[in-house]
Amino acid sequence: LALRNGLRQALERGEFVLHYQPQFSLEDGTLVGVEALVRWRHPEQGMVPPMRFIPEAEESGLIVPIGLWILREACRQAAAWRTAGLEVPRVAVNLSAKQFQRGDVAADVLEALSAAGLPPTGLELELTESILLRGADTVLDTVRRLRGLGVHLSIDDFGTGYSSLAYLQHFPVDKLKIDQSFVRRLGEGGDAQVIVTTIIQLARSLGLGTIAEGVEDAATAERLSALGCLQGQGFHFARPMPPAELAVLLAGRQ
Ligand code: G
Ligand code: G
Ligand code: MN
Ligand code: NA
Repeated sequence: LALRNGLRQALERGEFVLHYQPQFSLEDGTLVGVEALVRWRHPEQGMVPPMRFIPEAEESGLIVPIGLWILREACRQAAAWRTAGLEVPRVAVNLSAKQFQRGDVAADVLEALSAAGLPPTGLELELTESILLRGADTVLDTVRRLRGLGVHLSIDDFGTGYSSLAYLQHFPVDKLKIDQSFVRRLGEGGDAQVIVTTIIQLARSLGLGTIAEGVEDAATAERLSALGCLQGQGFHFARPMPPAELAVLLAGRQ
């Protein structure tokens, strides 16, 4: 309950901040986008990572207003980078299943885009398999509407949720994010390599993009590239960082 009240206050007091982790093409090294990752700048505890508060935010339903703030802030920041002449092709925002159950995600997205003046193609939404697996008509409807606007859609932590792939036939998504648990064990060969290879082939057959998360060294980046994975994200390339740091990184690349 203390955490719940703390989260409510944090939202009122503006204590949430977004960090951004760059995503790169494994083919030519260009920046393809950034993922927005929320942190709680706690007045006494310092930066609190999402693992410590997202589960409670989801359980309490506070993820709906917090998620709306995240969406608006990410769109605002993306538009600000464009205005400043910095090339960030796309900003990816994580969505929780609760936001689909309790909120009107499509309306929120439209509002956030128009308030920021960001074109829909500048936004990507990271959905989880649990959102899509439920397969409710309203979810399908929302996903189709968003895709129709030109918002990009990816499936986060792909391969960890459920074994059913049926939803891939119905949901018009753009990209699979290969979960870091597989990526981290890629060097060992064995099962992880089989799974990563299979996901890349599945994506290619379905005409979807691929991004590997949790790429921590050059050898893994090279293996992924050799297997045909298109994009990478991870500490090897860059950690999640505050927007001012990202601006410095971008200015250095241009
Ligand atoms: O940022 P970190 O590196 O610690 O993220 C840990 C977890 O928290 C990940 O599973 C990530 O998807 C989740 N997370 C981070 N930011 C957000 C967010 O803005 N919204 C939601 N729903 N989850 C987030
Ligand atoms: O579940 P989701 O993919 O949204 O969460 C991304 C999480 O992965 C964040 O907590 C982010 O800080 C973390 N992360 C990003 N790159 C790496 C990496 O190379 N190694 C590890 N261990 N974690 C990473
Ligand atoms: Mn994610
Ligand atoms: Na993930």
